[in-house]
Amino acid sequence: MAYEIPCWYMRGGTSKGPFFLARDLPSDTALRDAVILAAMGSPDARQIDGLGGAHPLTSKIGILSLPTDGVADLDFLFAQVGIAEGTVDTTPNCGNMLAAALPAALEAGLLRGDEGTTTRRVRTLNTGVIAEIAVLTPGGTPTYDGVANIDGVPHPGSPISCGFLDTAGSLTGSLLPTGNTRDVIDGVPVTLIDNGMPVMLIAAADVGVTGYESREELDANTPLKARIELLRLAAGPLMNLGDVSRKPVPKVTLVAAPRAGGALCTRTFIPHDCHAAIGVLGAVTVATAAVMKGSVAHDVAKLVDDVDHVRTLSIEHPTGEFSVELALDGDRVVRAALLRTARLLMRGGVPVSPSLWRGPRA
Ligand code: NQM
Repeated sequence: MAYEIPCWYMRGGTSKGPFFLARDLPSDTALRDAVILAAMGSPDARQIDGLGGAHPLTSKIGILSLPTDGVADLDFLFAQVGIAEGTVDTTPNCGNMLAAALPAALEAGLLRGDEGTTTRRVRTLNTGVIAEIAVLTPGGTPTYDGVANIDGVPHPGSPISCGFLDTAGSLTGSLLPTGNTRDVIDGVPVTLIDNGMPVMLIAAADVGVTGYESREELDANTPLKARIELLRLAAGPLMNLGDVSRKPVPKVTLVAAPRAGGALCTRTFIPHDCHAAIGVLGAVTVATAAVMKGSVAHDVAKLVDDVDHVRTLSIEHPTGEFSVELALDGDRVVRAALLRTARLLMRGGVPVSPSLWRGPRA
């Protein structure tokens, strides 16, 4: 009989995907990845034979385990599944899927919730970033109903607060991997920055667009996408990421002056498709650039004064805005906080072909 991997299918922020427990997956990484690809239906542009949603934001998984070193309460390994490529990339972070990690762990019985609110330190194993996550847990179990709205999700939900410390240089080793707030690649000024997510920022006007186009318009703009990809391939080695032709990082964010009362208007490529909104750590990174004199984002941003060293930046994106609260020590960002919602969409088991794997106890 086929082994069924216990699975909690979750929406986390503006992403979704299955969550598994590490102990229910193969311990061998190559076999684990083969099982994940089969579960998601990759490689295939439509992921027709699996759980994947044929878009980068719905081709993600989370793997949960309990840390043994006391550094965090929960370990979360994120994997971006390359839809047509058939890759399983555990290099980058994902703050949206991270928002679902604690509720998923409570659903799975990996952790026990507290009465009222459950706050736990969740480590993203991909880069070691630790976030303090708080979810509402009446009676000790997560609730998903609520009135919190995040743009990019049509229905309100229960608020999940996410606080990040020490995200600088998550993948590249330092906040500004080239040491500069601004570099020039092929005549185009860029800011190469990593405060949780490696991002190349470009002023939209410098690549011939306004930055206010719809996601569909930008996705259809093949010459723009080719131009951006050339700049991104050049940025990879400069950001200590090497050859990024098959990597999902750096992401590319086009910036323009805000036009809906926010701090900055953005259009983000992840890295080839235009995001309907913006990623969590992507937004933290872009907001960090915006407060940094000399960056291409600072040039066009409209900033309000900070209150008690905390500055809230509303990052405009194609479907609304994303508010990021930055705590500053002088000009340095020392903590970022934001709000997400998540929801359990389905729980069940994912059958694995016995010819591939017979389960952890076989
Ligand atoms: O930046 C999309 C998303 C993400 C990643 C991406 C994310 C983050 O919206 O932390 O959440 O950049 O591919 O889920």
